[in-house]
Amino acid sequence: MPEPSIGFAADALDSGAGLGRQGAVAVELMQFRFSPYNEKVRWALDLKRVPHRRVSLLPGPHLGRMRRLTGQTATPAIGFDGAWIAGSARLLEEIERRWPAPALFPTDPQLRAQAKAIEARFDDDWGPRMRRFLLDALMRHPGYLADLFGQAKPWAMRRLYQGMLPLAGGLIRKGNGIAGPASVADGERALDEALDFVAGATAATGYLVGDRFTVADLTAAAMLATIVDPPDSPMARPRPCPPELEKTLGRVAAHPAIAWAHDIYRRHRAARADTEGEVRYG
Ligand SMILES: N[C@@H](CCC(=O)N[C@@H](CS)C(=O)NCC(=O)O)C(=O)O
Repeated sequence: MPEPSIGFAADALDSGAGLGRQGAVAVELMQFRFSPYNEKVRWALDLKRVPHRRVSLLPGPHLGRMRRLTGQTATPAIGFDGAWIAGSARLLEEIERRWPAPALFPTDPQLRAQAKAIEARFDDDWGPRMRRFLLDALMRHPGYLADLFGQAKPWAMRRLYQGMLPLAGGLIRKGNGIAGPASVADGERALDEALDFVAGATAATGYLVGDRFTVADLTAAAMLATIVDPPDSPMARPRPCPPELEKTLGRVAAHPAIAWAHDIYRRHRAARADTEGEVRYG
């Protein structure tokens, strides 16, 4: 997302408490709640049961803090004992290196390369293109967008954020390559390409690479979650959702890749909701 020109102290909307080590938790995730890249990383941490601290930022007000911590602005970023790394693909590798079980990356070099190529296709091509039509729809409903990203924030903060969103709209559109109806239509095309790819590639074993769950499945399901809306999950959307999204959901609802993503969430995504603050596992 771009850097909106916000006419007041944006950090005031960014309510996470002080940074650093909290008891035994030395892993700290800076996230946007409704973001497939952040969902990738949350999923890996949850799957490997890595205790951590989670701070949800609001797009726009996140800029100052992210820049201070990581020297760039994109989420997700994780501080490992205060050493910050950004970028979901890099973070998944780092998480795998530190907590190898259960493995997300195949050991066979060919399968590993295949899984990473699928991850990259979603991260760098389908993901950003799909985000265009998604954001275009959400920006038309600032109250909804504020609730979507600010789920854990107080009502007054969400309404304040809602009020500033229209001011930042032009920059957000520009920064995400939303340049009129053609780019939005291309986003829908990217969704169709991704769905067709997933349906074809999973037909044999139910998984994208080999015959077990890997980083490729995690990435594809997390990326599709913005559309699929897996119920009772960290990517679940408030109801009712904007009509533009309902329309797209309706259009693709019967695609086999939608059922596949629901199934992957049901079988491989244990977390029931996003959690703010300390995340521990029984
Ligand atoms: N390639 C990056 C993309 C991350 C990304 O695009 N993050 C978006 C949220 S979906 C973001 O934080 N945008 C705000 C910004 O860049 O300032 C990754 O895999 O982590």
